[in-house]
Amino acid sequence: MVRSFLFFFTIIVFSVNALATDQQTIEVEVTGMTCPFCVYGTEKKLRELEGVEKVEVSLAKKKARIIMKEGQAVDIIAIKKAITDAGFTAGVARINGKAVDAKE
Ligand SMILES: [Cu+2]
Repeated sequence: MVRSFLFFFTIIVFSVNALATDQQTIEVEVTGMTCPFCVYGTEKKLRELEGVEKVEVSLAKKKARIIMKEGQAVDIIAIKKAITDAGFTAGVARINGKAVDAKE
């Protein structure tokens, strides 16, 4: 009884991990930000995008990190547009660490 419970528990833990790796993380270089208000404005614009779970913008690293909800595809053009709308310039974007070239 205990043994089968452990077995199912293990399966559940592994499936949750598998789903979690389904989430895509996008990192975009952002230039032009000079203070925490710039960071706030950029984060706000990015959070308004569909399918976005979490947004972290770093002034020091000049980068925006966007974590998508499980199974949500990344719309890199929409992300770059949000950064432009916030008043800044979007540079190189990486999805799960791989550089992507968005055609505009
Ligand atoms: Cu500012």
